[in-house]
Amino acid sequence: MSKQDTEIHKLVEREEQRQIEMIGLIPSENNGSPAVHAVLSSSLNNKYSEGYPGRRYYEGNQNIDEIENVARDRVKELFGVPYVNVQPYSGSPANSAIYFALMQPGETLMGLKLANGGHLTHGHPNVTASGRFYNSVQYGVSDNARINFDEVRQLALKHKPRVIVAGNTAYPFELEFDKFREIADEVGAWLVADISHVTGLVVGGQHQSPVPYADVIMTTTHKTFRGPRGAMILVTERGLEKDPDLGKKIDSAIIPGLQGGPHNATTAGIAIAAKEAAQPEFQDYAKRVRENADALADSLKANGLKLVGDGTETHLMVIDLSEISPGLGVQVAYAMDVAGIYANRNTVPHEPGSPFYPSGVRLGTPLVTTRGMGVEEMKQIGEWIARVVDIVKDKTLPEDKKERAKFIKEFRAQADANKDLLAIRKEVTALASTFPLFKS
Ligand code: DSN
Repeated sequence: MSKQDTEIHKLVEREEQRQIEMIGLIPSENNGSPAVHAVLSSSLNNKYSEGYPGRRYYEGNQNIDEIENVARDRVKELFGVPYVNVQPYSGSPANSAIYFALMQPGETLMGLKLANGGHLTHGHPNVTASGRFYNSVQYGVSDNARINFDEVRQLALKHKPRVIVAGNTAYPFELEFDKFREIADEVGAWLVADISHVTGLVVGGQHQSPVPYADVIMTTTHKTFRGPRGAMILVTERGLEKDPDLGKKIDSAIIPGLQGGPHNATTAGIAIAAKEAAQPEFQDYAKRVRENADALADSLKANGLKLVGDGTETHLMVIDLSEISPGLGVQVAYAMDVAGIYANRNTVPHEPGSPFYPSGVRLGTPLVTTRGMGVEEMKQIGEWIARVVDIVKDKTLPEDKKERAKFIKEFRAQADANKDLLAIRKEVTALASTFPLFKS
């Protein structure tokens, strides 16, 4: 990287050092291979290519056309689908494009509640485009934290959705696409699988594939898939049988519907990641992500912490702190960061706090696995997290909402200087620094 802009260069170096010295457990974060990183800063970044291969609005796209064709072909082969669009800028615009292609404004969209592990773009009411432009109906989880398929079915029969989304960001269990399919068939809905979080597990044989069940599949490319920041939309055989123009409708929803020029360096990165994901090593990676998730969950539980649904079937889990103190997720996530382990606060089902002051912390193993950490390290990380919770468990959020911002400010200043947290940080740094950002 050029060192001419010293201000930015120093910050980038500092960020890289932070990532090396710390343990990243945000389940949507990962690190792409050196080949993916290299292509992102290539000359592909310079080119405008609105349109699709062979049908561009700009000249000079001979090489870009080939790159996009390679990317599409590799993804089609990897997943076994007949149609793919690799141009979405990221997951949220990709979901918008799917809805734009499949629904008219005011038609009904069903998705998992955000507080139960869904995503904003799955119809979160009032504040999102998906909740405002469509008639959003949200399903949730049962007391065991698993999707309540009786409720999904009842809601579907009552509201006759045009689209049912099966997807997650904080739901720790497998998405049962086969069950969603039965319900979608019963009411004549499109089934859209948002597998952004679990794509790597699907490709790696560690999660049910949505390909036989969904009509349309959306995934981001930078999470368990380990590619560049971007997204892709896949149309299945089933989707094309229902509507032979479905692929064309998705393409038109991306451009001219919602986007302009594709990010060509990202497209090349997707092609590289798809090739990497087709190698036997990637199957091993996905298996280790799952093993590490189980090991981390076991360690957290052995050290006295409660998990939403008591565990995980994927790469992610959510610590449920609601019985210790509602809203404690904010303090624990911050204290973990001081201690060198970064994650994010998250709501839990039946959240007694609020989205801003939730009672959970979400964790995942894609990045630590990419760095080469294994079961032994997960055991240790679980112990560290339990120590952090113990240090801050009495720092209860004030009930008076007006006092909360001041409380958090003071809490943070105390945490920054807390000797016990800083002692853990030393141990974390010593361990984390021995693992490269990308091992295998
Ligand atoms: N922001 C992503 C996540 O953290 O899960 C989803 O878009």
